[in-house]
Amino acid sequence: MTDESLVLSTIDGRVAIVTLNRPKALNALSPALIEQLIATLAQLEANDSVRCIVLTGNERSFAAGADIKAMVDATPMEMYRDGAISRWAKIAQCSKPIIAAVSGYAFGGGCELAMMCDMIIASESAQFGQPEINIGVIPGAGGTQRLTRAIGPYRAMEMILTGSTISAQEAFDYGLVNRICPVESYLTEAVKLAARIAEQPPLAVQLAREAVRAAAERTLREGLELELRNFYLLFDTADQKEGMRAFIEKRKPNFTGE
Ligand code: DAK
Repeated sequence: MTDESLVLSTIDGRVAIVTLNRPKALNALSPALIEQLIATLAQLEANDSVRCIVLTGNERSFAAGADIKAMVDATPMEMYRDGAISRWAKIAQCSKPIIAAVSGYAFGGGCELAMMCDMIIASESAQFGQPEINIGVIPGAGGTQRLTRAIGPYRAMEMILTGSTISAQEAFDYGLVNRICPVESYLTEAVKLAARIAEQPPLAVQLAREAVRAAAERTLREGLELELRNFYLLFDTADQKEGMRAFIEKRKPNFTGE
């Protein structure tokens, strides 16, 4: 962990905490920061001892969006060639569950980044928004799709067309966040939640996550087929035998990840 790093990571047991570290720019997501985030996530994916990841910023800002200063003079072809689209897609495709611990601003790409995660724990000061319209563009990393699925078309339309932001309470009421915690404890609560998930049999976690995610992308019939396929697949794991035997023998299961 070095001070110059735009992304820091620590591992606590089976949980990794990844921190966006560009505080002076409110964690604006520059191409370099995104590259470091992808590299960090790739390392954590390759580390078998890590079962769940918490992604956070700081109290004032989770991330205030993609770096406007890096985009202002770009041409469409520069934006396209830059590879930003595939970089962002890599984050969304991380194979381990990610919990966003959000305090302060989650705007534009910051809100999109939080929504790429599997769960969102918000501090009381969290604010969410897709304010791209205010600077002459529209969301480009999934905001029009994920926000609409999360909070419904009417609320999403209002936010995206006006650039207005919502408070943590509104985000909770609309179903965008799992829970709201005091600023002092939102990160600890996210880590506790991650630790609970990290105790579960990892293959079941992975296949359940894949099936839940499919609900946003596939038809009901396709989603049900995937769910059933994943359900059957788990009968090929030692953790399924262990989990069911432990229940019958009235003891705590010892999951090995096999
Ligand atoms: N980019 C660059 N710098 C930023 C920034 C951003 N998004 N947000 C804040 N900063 C910088 C400010 O310029 C300022 O820097 P200095 O002037 O000190 O050098 C510093 O952070 C502190 O910001 P403020 O002085 O503005 O702080 P305030 O507390 O007054 O205001 C604020 C905080 C969050 C309300 C304000 O900074 C703000 O409105 N920021 C911009 C929010 C925004 O518009 N976000 C959306 C950006 S567009 C894509 C992938 C992603 C995207 C698009 C495409 N592809 C895959 C194709 C995403 C696009 C976006 O996110």
